Order: sequence, then C-alpha cells, then structure tokens
Amino acid sequence: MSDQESKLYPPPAQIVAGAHVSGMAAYDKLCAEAEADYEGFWARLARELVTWKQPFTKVLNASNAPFYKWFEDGTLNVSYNCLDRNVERGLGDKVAIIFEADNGQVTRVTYRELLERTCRLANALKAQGVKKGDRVVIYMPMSVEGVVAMQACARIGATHSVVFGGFSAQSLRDRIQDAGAVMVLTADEQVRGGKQLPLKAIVDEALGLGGCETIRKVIVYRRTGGNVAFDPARDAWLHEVTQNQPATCEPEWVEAEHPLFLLYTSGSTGKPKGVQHSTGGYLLHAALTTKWTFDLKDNDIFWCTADIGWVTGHTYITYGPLALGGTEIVFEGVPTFPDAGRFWRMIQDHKVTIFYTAPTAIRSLIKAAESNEAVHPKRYDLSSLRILGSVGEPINPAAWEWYHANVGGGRCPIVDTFWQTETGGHMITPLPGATPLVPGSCTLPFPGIQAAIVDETGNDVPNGQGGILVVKKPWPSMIRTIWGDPERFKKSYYPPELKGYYLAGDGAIRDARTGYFTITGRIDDVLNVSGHRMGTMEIESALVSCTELVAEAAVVGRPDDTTGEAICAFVVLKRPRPTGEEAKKIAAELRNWVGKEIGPIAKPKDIRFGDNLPKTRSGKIMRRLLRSIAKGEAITQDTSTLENPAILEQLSQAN
Ligand code: 6R9
Repeated sequence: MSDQESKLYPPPAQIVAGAHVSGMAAYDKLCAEAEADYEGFWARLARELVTWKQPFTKVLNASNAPFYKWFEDGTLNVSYNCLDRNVERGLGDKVAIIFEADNGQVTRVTYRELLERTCRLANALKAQGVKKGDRVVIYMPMSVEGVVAMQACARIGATHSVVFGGFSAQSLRDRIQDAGAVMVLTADEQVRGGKQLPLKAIVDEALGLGGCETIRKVIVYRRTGGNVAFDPARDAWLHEVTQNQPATCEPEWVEAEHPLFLLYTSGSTGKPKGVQHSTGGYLLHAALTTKWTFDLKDNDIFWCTADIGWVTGHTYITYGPLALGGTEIVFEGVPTFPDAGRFWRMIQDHKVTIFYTAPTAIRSLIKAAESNEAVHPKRYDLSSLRILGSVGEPINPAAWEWYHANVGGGRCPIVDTFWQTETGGHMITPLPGATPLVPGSCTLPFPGIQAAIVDETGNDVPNGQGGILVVKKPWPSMIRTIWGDPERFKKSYYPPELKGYYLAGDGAIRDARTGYFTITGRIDDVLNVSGHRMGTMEIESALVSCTELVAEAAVVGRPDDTTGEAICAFVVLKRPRPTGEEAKKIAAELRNWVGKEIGPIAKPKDIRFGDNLPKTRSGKIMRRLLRSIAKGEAITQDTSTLENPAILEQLSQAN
C-alpha cells in the first residue's frame, strides 16, 4: 500500500448522493468525454451554463497560439448572466448576498435589489462617459458596493481592475498607470478589526504622484462618513451619482473574448503583471467550478473568505456563486475580531454550508484555539457545514487534519483547490462527492483540464518523480495576455522548450499509486541539497507537524559551498519567541524532528525564530524576502505588498 492510500478519506455517502458529480465513475466519465472530444466537451458546458445573446459557432481558435480564443463569435454579458437571468428564473426575492459588517451588522440583498443597484451604477458610469473597453480601477472595501461596482463594469463592457484595499498609493498608482484607467471607484474609508483605514486619501495620494492623467473621475462610496478631501471637479459621491439613475440598464452585449477584467499579480521578477481575462470562457469556468468543486445547490449558504481584491474573490464571490443563483456571505472584517472565534460564530449564525478559506487563516486560528478554549471551533455549532475548501498555498497535512476534525466534524470533505490568478478558476482539485481525499494533496485535475508533470524539455515524468507542472491544452478561463506586454505573456507562460504547454510555475509530484498531485511549491522554491531534490513545502510541513511547538514555518534555500544549497527555516512557535540558549535548544529539537519526519538530509541548517513571517496582504509568505535574509543580503526587492514590514528586521537579527 502506498503512503497515500493508507490515509484515504472516501467521500461521505450523504455527499455522494445527489452531488452534481456523484462518484468516481461520474468523474471518469467527464474526463473521458473531454478526452474523446475536447472542444465538444467545453461547448456542451458553455451552452448549459452560460446564456448567450448570440450563440457561438466556433469553440477554440488556436491559429495564433498561445493567444487562444474561445467561443469567439458568441456574444454575452456577465452581469446579465449573474443577475437578470436569476430574476427571470424566479429568484428575484432570493437573497444573493448576506453582508456582515466588521461590527457584526448584517444586511441581506436579494437578486432583484442587486440587479437594480448594478443598473443604477452602470447608468451612472455611462453618464460619466465610461465606455465599453475603458479600464476602471476599483479600490474598495469588502462590501456589497464592491461587488456591484464589478458587476456594473461588466454590464457596460468596461474592463475592471480591482486593486486590493491594502495596497499602497505607489502600487495603486502603478496599476492605474499601467492599465490607463479612466476612473477610480473607491470609498471614504474601510473598517477592519474595529479600525477605520483610509482609502480615498490613498487614492488622492496615488493620483498626486503623477502618471495618472487618464483618470477623469473618482467615485466615492460613503462607508464611514469619515472626513475626506473632496475635489468637486474630479470627485463625486456614489450615492449622488446613482440616486436619479433608472434601475434598469440594457446590458452591453460583448464578444466572448472581450476583456472582463485585469488583475495585477506578482511575477517572479519585474513589475506586477496585468493578467487579462476574457468574458465567455472565464464565466463558464467560474460557474462550472463553483458548481462541481463546491457542489453548490439552491439552498446552500456559500462563504468564500477571500477579498474581492484577489482572484479568489473575483471568481468565487463576484462571479461564480451569482452566476448559479446562489446565496453567499460577503464579510467586511478580519478573522480575529472581535476575537478569533469570528469565523466559527459566523458559520453558526448564518448556517453556512460551504466554507472556503486559506491555509494561513486555518493555521493562525489553530494557534488561537489552542491558547484560548473560548475560540475553539468545538465551542460553536458548525453542524450546518457540508463542504470545506482550501486555497492559496499547499495545506500541510497537520492543518488539514485539524480543519477536517474540528471545523468539519469529520463529516465534511475538504476541497484543496490548486489554481492561480492566471488560470481563472480551479485546475486541480477534489470533487467532494467523488474524489477520495488525501491530506495535503490537491488530488486530480478538474475534468477537461490537461494537467501534467514534465521535465525541463517538456517530456512526461513518471508518477512518483517530481517535475514541472504544466497544462497541455488551452482551457476556456486561461489568461489571454499580460496587459500591454504580449511578449512577457509568451515568455512567462509558454517558454519554447515546453512544447506549447502552459507553465504554471509550480513544481508537483504524482503519487506512484494513486496518481494524485501534490504541489511541491513554486519552481524557484525547489531545493537541491547534495543532489537531493526537495520541496520547501515538504520541510515546512514536517516542521508544522510538530504541533506541540510550531505554529508556522517557511523554508528557503541559500547557497552552500558543500551541499549546493542549504535549508534555512523560519519558524513561528506557539510560545513566545526564544532567544539565546533556549533558541539553540529548540532549534536542535526541531532539526531532529525533521530528521525523523523526512530524513537527515532534510534537516534545516539554519533555524530562525520570529513572531511572524513576512506575508502579503493575502496571506502568502514572501519567500523571496526570506531568501535574502537567509543569505544575509540587504533587502532590495519590492516590499510594497508586504503586510508586516517590521518583521524583516526581527528575522534578520534573529540568532
Ligand atoms: C488562487 C490563487 C497562485 C499560486 C500557485 C501556487 C499557490 C494556490 C494552491 C497553491 C498548493 C493549492 N497555490 N492554491 N499551492 N495548493 N491548493 O491563490 O492564486 O494568488 O495567483 O497564487 O498559489 O503556488 O502558483 P494566486
């Protein structure tokens, strides 16, 4: 029996019964359908899930690869698909969004209301001169208005570019400038963890930096009523520009390839890239993955905790669940306010049935629950839950097990969804009513997705041997280009040596027996120590499995004269940060632990302790900064996306 088989969690019978994809035979059948007639498979689903104004007759156009086109002669409108269509189906009075504010206040918005608000704003945008194809930057808090802003852009064919509300003025300026945006939609302030944080002031600062001359108007949602500077020639209040607008607005029917949005994301080098997504193919995959991966049904209460500033918030808040007529939570606040039981209390109060969050959140809540009984999930009634999800980084088996046992009560499948900003939606993921689970593995490709593991020349590697994760065939929701830089698009994602496969940038391995995928981390995070290939994730997972001591760990490589690379671990303990002799003692203990878990070769050479790790505002550990610290270099890289800059100093000085 392979190691993976010994830990299989079969899908619970009550989930299998009635699941959209019920049982492995159903999964296999879908894969076989895609295998036999790839274009026919996607065309069938595009007809079933998307309502087209002008039906498409062409499916895939690969004549200018890798600039693929899907459904190119079809026309549609995303906001029509998410809103009008549901009202027409009789769901007008159904709650679309349950909004919970930072202070706990709850507001419910029906599909009819959401449609009316979207139309009013769409009309207001048009009245301000925004046209099809114009770029609109959205710099807003988690709010119904944020979702409405995105939907309103989609309605009039404007391409939105949401910038996460935690980005600095400089980052906002760069994104406005790169996109050549004509308008910014923002709020006076945002509220997170009981604090009011500026948004409008940062927009003012960004525009003041210069280079944003394309911006004609700034529209401001009044969230807090806080004092903000107002330039009457440029600024307008959202409630004022929308109040006299009609509650109906004919959708702009756009071609399937029309850019629905840009979303800036960091590459391994250089400035952030504006990932450009399409309308038709993107909507199809958003709807399809929401349906199959989360098994979303009419009476579900779906909660994705991501921010709309990240791709997860785009696909699994603004578009996927609404395209299916679902009911979802939009949460303004943070998981630790007023205390670290917030998520569990909200699941209990709103009877959430599907919960989708990130491993970093889970790990920090484990830490909180272990030091304070009152915020432990077992203190809450979480019996409404039926499916759990994870996204953003590999989930280590120890966190997976805790999530499964303590949040899911042992009855809820965990869908560990691997995907990227560039992929638009899930790529490798379990389907909850079909796939037997293995903690720490994202299991198998979504039906139709031709994920594979190859070597540097694009040749398949056998199962059990790690390699480069690629996608062999184009898929409908794939990135179309990098805004304004098609050459960089080709270079980053379609390097010539990979035979025309999409390069994800991650390493992966398939289990020799099950064929399940495990992501081993970004390719540049794979270490080679004395000729042994090891994923930093593997070592991190070993460290974190020392559940008595370790809350979180990040591992990077640094050059070493004898071994090629040496392993350097940054560790956050569940007790106060140790120093001096105590630090040495715990480091030795952890080294032995890793030695026992993986083998002596995986023992970190350096172990440094911190109160936290450097993270982006979406919770990703910034390993490139840790690599510099490990090498003892000064930090010269861009730290604009870092949430907690002070931690760099601490880790540089540690031990
Ligand atoms: C959706 C999102 C993409 C990168 C990706 C990979 C990592 C995301 C993962 C995962 C292992 C998972 N990643 N999900 N790694 N297991 N389930 O996060 O998009 O912000 O673009 O990040 O995140 O390294 O390449 P994005």
